[in-house]
Amino acid sequence: VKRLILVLGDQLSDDLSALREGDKETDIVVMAEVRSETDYVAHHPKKIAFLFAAMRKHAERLRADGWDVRYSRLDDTENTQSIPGELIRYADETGAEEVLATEPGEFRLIDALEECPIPVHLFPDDRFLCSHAEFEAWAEGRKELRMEWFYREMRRKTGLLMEGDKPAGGKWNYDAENRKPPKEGLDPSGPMKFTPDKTVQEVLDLVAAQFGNRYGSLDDFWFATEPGQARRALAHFIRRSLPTFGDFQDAMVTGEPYMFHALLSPYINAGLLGWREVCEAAVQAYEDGDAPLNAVEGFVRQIIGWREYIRGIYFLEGPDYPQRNGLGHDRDLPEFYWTGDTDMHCLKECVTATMDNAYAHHIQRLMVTGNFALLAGLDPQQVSEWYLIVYADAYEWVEAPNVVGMSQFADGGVVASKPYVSGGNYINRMSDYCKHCSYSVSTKTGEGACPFNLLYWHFLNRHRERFENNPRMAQMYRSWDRMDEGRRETVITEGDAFLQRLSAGNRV
Ligand code: FAD
Ligand code: DLZ
Ligand code: SF4
Repeated sequence: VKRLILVLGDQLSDDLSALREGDKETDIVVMAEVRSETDYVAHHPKKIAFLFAAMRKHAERLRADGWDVRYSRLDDTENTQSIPGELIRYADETGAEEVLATEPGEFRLIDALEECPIPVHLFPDDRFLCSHAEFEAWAEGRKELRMEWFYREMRRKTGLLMEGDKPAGGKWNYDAENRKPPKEGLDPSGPMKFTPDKTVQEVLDLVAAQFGNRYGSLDDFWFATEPGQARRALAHFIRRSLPTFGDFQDAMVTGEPYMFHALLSPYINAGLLGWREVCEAAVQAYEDGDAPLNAVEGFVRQIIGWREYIRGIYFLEGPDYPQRNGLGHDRDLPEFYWTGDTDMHCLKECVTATMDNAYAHHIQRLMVTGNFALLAGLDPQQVSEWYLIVYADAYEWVEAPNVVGMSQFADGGVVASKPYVSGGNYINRMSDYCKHCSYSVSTKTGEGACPFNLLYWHFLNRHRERFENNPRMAQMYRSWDRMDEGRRETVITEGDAFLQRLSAGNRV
């Protein structure tokens, strides 16, 4: 029988399970730009432009490789604007009776395919290192699913940075060396940028016309949109940034949105790069003496450790995971998350960079926008939707465990063993933000006090029952209890007042 092979926007890898199952002689590849995918949340225009341009180029590559490809552009008049709709339309058109697909990275789309009136055969997405079965077997019977133990298994499995059965250099994890604050004179070269070609320009015009009114800037688009470019971006990162990546992984500097980060996540997640080539390039740099072990180990851990672990959690925990709200937080997301219009310089800087670039690096996501959301008790689903919209690398499988789990502790501690919260001191140590802020980071209460300082204690106090017996938090509660009672009352009263202003939509 004639079959359709579905290739989704984040399945742009040359080696894809559904294509491997197909037959170039008889089967037809379907790729579709559709409103159901651009609108399930109001994605940043740069994210849509990146995906559409990469999809169009991938379709051309598949054609050159001998496939018959039906490609729906968003503004084609017959476009039914949903993935199942397009499958049905092309099945009618071609007489195909079945669909082959690689498992989508989201339960919403898996369900939609399962409900499709044409039989859809799903094949595992084996572009990941760890299969669902392997992750389940690892998780089975464990009281705590800590990334570090999972990561060691992946090191052993891949042999990356291994000397026999021992980790290179004698330690599994060199994170302790990766927390240097920024210093004067750092000069990150930033990611490699690509001038839009004809295909990209056509997509930019379409996206400007259809999504130009949305949150996020389309100006200065420079993402890689094909594997060759993504590989050049990888080589550029390895040469220029990897040697310093480890040391300054957590550092933040005003006007430096990329620091020494790879900016490879949009490419890896969409399939333009694979985990293996990325990790092998980094390990090669270590073996050639071009990058230190702390940087290379840190980078490899993000990819075969964190990235795989996060995906494992999403599929292990199931469809209700993104809806969890373990701390019962319900405050609405403040408007400044969309505008950057706040006196808190750290938040202004991270939100503005996000609007401009559809990117922020890990510590900005975790310790600025995420930390504030958690301290202020924002509704984790609104927070999660924001992250899914604003980042070019965001798909639910990776976004939800990072946000609902790691950042907002709304999964009750599956991903994180304690909430990632801090007062202004941490941000001050790791950035130059506080120097440019109208709040004072050294002021704990009263006029001009940094809101992170107030909210930090406010958070600990209101969640005392939940956290005081957590051994990793005992020290914090001891500090709070040692504080003078009058001071504690002031912190609570001023914290309450700040949160009321926030909820009322006043400028903060
Ligand atoms: P680098 O810092 O240079 O890291 C290298 C690579 O490691 C990344 O390209 C990425 O592929 C991988 N990686 C690192 N950490 C993680 C992680 N925690 N989960 C998955 N992969 C990881 N990453 C996404 O890909 N999509 C998301 O939607 C996403 N949302 C996040 C939300 C929050 C609140 C937090 C704290 C983190 C989130 N991350 C997400 C993880 C991480 O911040 C990004 O992968 C990283 O910032 C991407 O930039 P980079 O390529 O410059 O990364
Ligand atoms: C994110 C996205 C967007 C914005 N648009 C499309 C699209 O038009 N067509 C498509 O096939 N895929 C798109 N995607 C990616 C899907 O939403 C993604 O496959 C699911 O979120 C599963 O990871
Ligand atoms: Fe952010 Fe507080 Fe520093 Fe201002 S003083 S930049 S609000 S941490």
